[in-house]
Order: sequence, then structure tokens, then C-alpha cells
Amino acid sequence: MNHWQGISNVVVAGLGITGLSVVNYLDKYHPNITVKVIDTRPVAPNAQQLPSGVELHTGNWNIAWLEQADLIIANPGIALATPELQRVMAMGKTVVGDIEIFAWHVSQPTLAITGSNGKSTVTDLTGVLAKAAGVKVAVGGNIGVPALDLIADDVELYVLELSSFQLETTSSLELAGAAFLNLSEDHMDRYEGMSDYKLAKLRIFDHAQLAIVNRDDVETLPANDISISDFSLQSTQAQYHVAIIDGREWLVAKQQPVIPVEQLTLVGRHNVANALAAIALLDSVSVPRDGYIEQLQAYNGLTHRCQMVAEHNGVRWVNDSKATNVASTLAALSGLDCPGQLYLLVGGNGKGADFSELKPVLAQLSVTLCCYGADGDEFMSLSENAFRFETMMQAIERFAPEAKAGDIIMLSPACASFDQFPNFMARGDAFTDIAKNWQ
Ligand code: UMA
Ligand code: ADP
Repeated sequence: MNHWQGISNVVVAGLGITGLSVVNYLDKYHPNITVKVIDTRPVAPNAQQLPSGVELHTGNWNIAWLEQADLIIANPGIALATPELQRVMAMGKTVVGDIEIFAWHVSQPTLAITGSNGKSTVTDLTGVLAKAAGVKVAVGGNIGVPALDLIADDVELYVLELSSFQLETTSSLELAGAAFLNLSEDHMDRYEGMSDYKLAKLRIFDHAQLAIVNRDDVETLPANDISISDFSLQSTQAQYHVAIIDGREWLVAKQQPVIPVEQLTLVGRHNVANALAAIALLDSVSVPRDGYIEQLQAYNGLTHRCQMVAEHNGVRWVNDSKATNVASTLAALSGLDCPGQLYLLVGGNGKGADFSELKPVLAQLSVTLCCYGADGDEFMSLSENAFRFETMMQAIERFAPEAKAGDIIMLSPACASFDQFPNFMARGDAFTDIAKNWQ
């Protein structure tokens, strides 16, 4: 099917890294199409990188351009509910995202991963394991490399992390295996409610040959009629599970023991589930397990996810800046071995979340709750030992001097970073810098 038939004017909405990848893709593969770019921010990023001949409008919407377009390709940071997009969609204009354009182009097998937490870890791990097994693999999507930048003829397997934002604007992506890891509250500033958010995520299964789902989280089950592989930390009935064999706990895949859990370098129960999901994904495209067992044992995760970044005088500093919602902070707390006091840094942009689920878990710990940033107030009632600060740095300066051996200072903020940092990486780097240089 030629999706491009009759399309001569395209508007790219948003000039983030996604928008730029779309422009570059069109320039390379559809050079006869006229491309115009709108970015509603006063200063658009990447403006200097635009190929010559591509017009750019910044600061607000250009309605005339939208009305003249044959196709609008929107960045994931722009919601379909945006009134300007709704208006032209009502006129019959098609609005898609970069992943839909990717779907129109590629014919190689593709795996995709969505969920509220663990997407990047499972995506990266799946890619690392496929590579270890000798597969020419390209990894990208929401993890930070736009999918269209991956396109190359010699790629044998694509592995994509897909956010609900990306899935909203994707309708024809054919997948060899599609994993939905878990569902918990996130992005409530963008969705009407949880069912809306879940529906966006379920779109991953629309044209998948195999749905890889979490048996411990029924919300991940597909609504369409599709083959299923499941993973579980709780039930040995799942195809991918953990089981005690000769006194040791093993990862088991389709009745075959893979490795003992203790041989994983990855820390935490949630990462055991992530490893099972990655194995299930690789099985769906028949990557031989023998090819990657050593790498599965050695893999130690991505930065900014529950990572110990420094230890001074027995005080451990843990960077979990990627914990941008409640469930990820809960996962960090449940796997924590803290014999002393936990100084927990929380706050930032709360995206409209309800943080009350943290309260009973915090009550089990000896915690000093350091609340900072735009939504720091939201955390103050979660612990009797809560303190309010303007910034993360002020909290550290107040409490790090009194931390003793056995204590942990952990950034696991349950919030997005945008109120004070460009992104979660910058926030984690700032924390790591302070941690490494603390005397
Ligand atoms: N924006 C405007 N006006 C515009 C365009 C963007 O105000 O015209 C704002 C958006 O509201 C948003 C910000 O600019 O706050 C960035 O949005 P973007 O769409 O320009 O983002 P990109 O730079 O293209 O990055 C996007 C993903 N960002 C989002 O979905 C917000 C990146 O995921 C992703 O790595 C990248 O594409 C490559 O695929 C980031 C993210 O935070 C890491 N994702 C969310 C998450 O993981 O929770 C979904
Ligand atoms: P995502 O890409 O979905 O944001 P990441 O792998 O980057 O996922 O991890 C984000 C946060 O969630 C980190 O704090 C990490 O420790 C935590 N996390 C990772 N996997 C899981 C999981 N399966 N369940 C809950 N939390 C998780």
C-alpha cells in the first residue's frame, strides 16, 4: 500500500528531536514533498539543523498551514486533544506520529515495548541481548533515539520503546512481538483518566503477532483477539516465570531454566520481571538463548535507574532520577536494603498524580522525606518526618552532613523534572555530581 499517494504538502508539528527526524526522513525518502514545520514554543529547538527550503513557524499555531496540509505529523509532546489539531481533524485531515511513518516504511521484524515503568530497561536489555546473539539490531523510540533515525537497509531487527503519546498517533505498526509491561498512574495531566491512558497503550497490540503481557497486572491484557505470552513473578503458570529448582530461584522460559536469579547483575524484583519480558520478546523472533546468556548475567542496567553513584563513610548515594511516577518510586523502595536512615528526595512536576500510595510504604521505613520543587507540598503529608525545600540541592546541604554509615541518600522523586531541570538525565547528573564530590 502506498501511504504517500496524493500527499504533496506535509506539516510537521513540533521541532523536538522527533520533528527533526521526520523532516530529515522526508528530505531523504520523499524529497518532492513540501515540508513546513510549526513549533508552538517561542524558540524552537533544532531550528539551525533544518534542511534548506523547509519553512518554520514558531510561537503559536499556523492555522493556514494546517488547513493546507495533506498530512500532519505531530511530535509526541503535542496531544491530539490540542484544539488546533482537533479542528483540522474535524475537517478530515490526517494527523499521525513518527511511529506511523516508521510503520509505513519498514518491512523488517520489529519488537516494541510499552508500559508505565521498565520500558527503557526492557528495550535496552532486549537490544543488548539481540546484539550479543549476533543480530544486527537497531534500538530507539521513546528511549531517546527517534525511530526514523534508525532506518537502514541492513537492520535485521528493530526494537522500539513506545510511549502512550506515540501510540496515540500510530495505527498500522506491525509487530512480531509487543510487550505491555505494567500499568500505573502517570501522565494524568494529559489523559482524562486511567482508562484513556490504558487505551492508548493497548494500541500496541493492534497489529501484533504476539502480545507479551504481565500476568501479575491484568490491565496489560489485550482487548483484541491475539496470541499471548505471559510473564509473572508470582505464578509458575505463566510461560515466563521464576521457580525454585534444587533450592535456587531460576528464571524459567517456556519450561526451560535460563539462569539462577542470583546471577543477574540487575538489582530488584522489578528487574527480574523486566528480564523475563526481554526473554519473551527475543523468543518471539527466535533469537537463540545460548547466544545471550552471558550478556544477560552481565547486564547492569541504565544510568539514573536505582543506581548507586557514590559511597562516602558508609553513606550510599542512589540516583533513581528516572523514577518519574509513583509506581517507579514504589519499586525502588520495595527493593531497598537500608539498615540506617533513608533520606529520600521527592518532588518536581507531579503531573497531577495522587501520591498517597507512598504513605504506607514510607511508614515501614526509617525515612527523612525531603520534599522539593513545584509540587513538593504534595508530599508533605506522606510522612511525619517531612521537610520542605525549594531545591534538591538545599535538601542535600541540610541533611547530608548528618548522614551516618548505613544511611542512604536517594533521589527517587516520583515526579517529572521539568520544573527545575531540562530532563531527568540532567537532574540525575546534578545529583550524581553532588554525590561524587561530597566530602
Ligand atoms: N512542545 C511544545 N510545542 C511544540 C512542540 C513541543 O510546547 O510545538 C513541548 C511538549 O509539550 C513537550 C516538549 O515540548 O513538553 C518536548 O516535546 P517534543 O514532542 O518536542 O519531544 P522530543 O524532543 O521530540 O522527544 C520525544 C519524546 N518526548 C515526549 O514524548 C514529551 C521523548 O521522550 C523521546 O525520547 C523522543 O521523542 C524520541 O522518540 C521523553 C519523554 O519524556 C524522554 N517521554 C515521556 C515519558 O517517557 O514519560 C512520554
Ligand atoms: P520507563 O522507560 O518506562 O520510564 P525505565 O526502565 O527507565 O522505565 O525505569 C523507570 C523507573 O522505573 C526507574 O526508577 C526504575 O527503577 C523503575 N522500574 C524499572 N522497571 C520497573 C518495573 N518493571 N516496575 C516498576 N518500576 C520499574
